Amino acid sequence: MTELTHPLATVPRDELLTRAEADPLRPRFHFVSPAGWLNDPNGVSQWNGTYHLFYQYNPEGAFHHRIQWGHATSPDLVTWTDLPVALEPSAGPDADGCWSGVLVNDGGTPTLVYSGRFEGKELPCVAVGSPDLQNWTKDPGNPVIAAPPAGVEISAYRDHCVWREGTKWRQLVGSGIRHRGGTAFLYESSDLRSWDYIGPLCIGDASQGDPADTDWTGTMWECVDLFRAGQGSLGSVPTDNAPDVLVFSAWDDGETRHPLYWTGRYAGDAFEPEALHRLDYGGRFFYAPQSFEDESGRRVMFGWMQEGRSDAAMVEAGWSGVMSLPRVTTVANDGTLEFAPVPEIEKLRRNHVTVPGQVLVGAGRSLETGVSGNQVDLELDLQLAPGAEVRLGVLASPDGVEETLIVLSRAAHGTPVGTLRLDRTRSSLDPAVDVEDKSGPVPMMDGRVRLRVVVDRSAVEIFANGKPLTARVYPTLGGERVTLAATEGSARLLTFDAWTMAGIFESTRSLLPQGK
Ligand code: DQQ
Repeated sequence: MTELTHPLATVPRDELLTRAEADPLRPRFHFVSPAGWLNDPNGVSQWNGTYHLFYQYNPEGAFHHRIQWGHATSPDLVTWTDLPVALEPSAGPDADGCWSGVLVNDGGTPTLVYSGRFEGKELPCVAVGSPDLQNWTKDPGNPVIAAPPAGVEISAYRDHCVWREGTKWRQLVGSGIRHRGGTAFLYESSDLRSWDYIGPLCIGDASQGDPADTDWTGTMWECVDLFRAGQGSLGSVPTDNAPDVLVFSAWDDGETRHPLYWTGRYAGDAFEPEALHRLDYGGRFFYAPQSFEDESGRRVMFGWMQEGRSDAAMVEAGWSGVMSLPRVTTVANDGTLEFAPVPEIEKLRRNHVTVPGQVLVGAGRSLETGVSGNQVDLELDLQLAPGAEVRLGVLASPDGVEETLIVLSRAAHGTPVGTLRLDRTRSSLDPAVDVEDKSGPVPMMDGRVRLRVVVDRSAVEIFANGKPLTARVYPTLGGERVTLAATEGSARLLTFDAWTMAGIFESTRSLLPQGK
């Protein structure tokens, strides 16, 4: 590793691990880097039965700099083994960072396509792996695409989606066309090394809507991910009504905004968008998602759960960034995506508490659930009467001063759509942390809601009838109470199951893991 050079590298390297491990806010059953900085999931895949998770990593400290590819494997998407860093910057086109990319199987050869960063710009690079995916050799021809398309004024150009179509490879590179909007440039190749530019797959319109909107498509698209949600492979004639999906992370002038997806149809050299959707109501707290199809045919997605505390607080903590739990991604009847943590996660469930079914009446007192913990998995079945609002509180301190509220509400009249909201205004006494409200619509037929809430210290993942809301919280009082109340109207609690969750890491991780 290079010497400490960055002004933010104020925590000695040998203190990073101890600081990170001592932080009570650090998740225990989500994947986190050994210490230092983690951002995007990369090269997510299953290879000969083993799951691989690569990630944007800076082992020098908890700040984004000189990014490498961390690497971990798992037999089950639950427990992870750290492996040596897969890609590290070296003299040449990735001298300043190995930014995001994907893993593909090139006739049996594991191959990474990633963005090499050099002199403030990124260009596509390739590396091939040993059969165990632990040793990577960069292609001498890097960058494999020498420059962005000529004659287009772009804002940025990076991140990759690569797939096999017929006898050719196809690749998307995320970008933005100035004065127009985000885009993904389409290329084709027969060998992953020599690429022909085809054109923009589709172009967003940054002038549509208000830049403050939670579905504004941004001026640049990061981490584009194109897949067929139904049967068949990309580009083949569809045999069902399931859409093709183009996921992207809307970016604007250095600001990571939120993940969105278009549903539509990819055919020929274009993607015809039909509808735009928010991918996660937590916005930037589930950023840069990447998905893959595993050997059982499931589409599994990971996202980067950014921090909501200050840069200085992250540096001091010695670590930054959480990988979401892997999510099974399916298509709902209305053609939108639905998400749920992979069922394998249930292996971590320990103490089980059941709260009896009952009627909750508005403005009443909170129910004493008897559930408590800062590592919990909660499953509730609720039925809200028209006009009802139900609040589930987690990480509540004994006196209730700190509490994170998950609020479900149903409109008083007619519509089968309700709202999921995360109210973090009392999550933390720390005035510096992000407490912005997050919310979004939830289909709610007859007021029925299946609510899943996974709390892992500062990481919270919520799924209401399959619609996710992911965020970070920073309680200071160590609260573990779980509360439930109807605050408007009435609701029936049909079932409520809660489990504490075991941790997945031993205390002996290394900043720079050695091979097995
Ligand atoms: N992070 C990576 C980029 C990507 C961005 C760099 C998204 O490749 O565009 O660490 O978070």
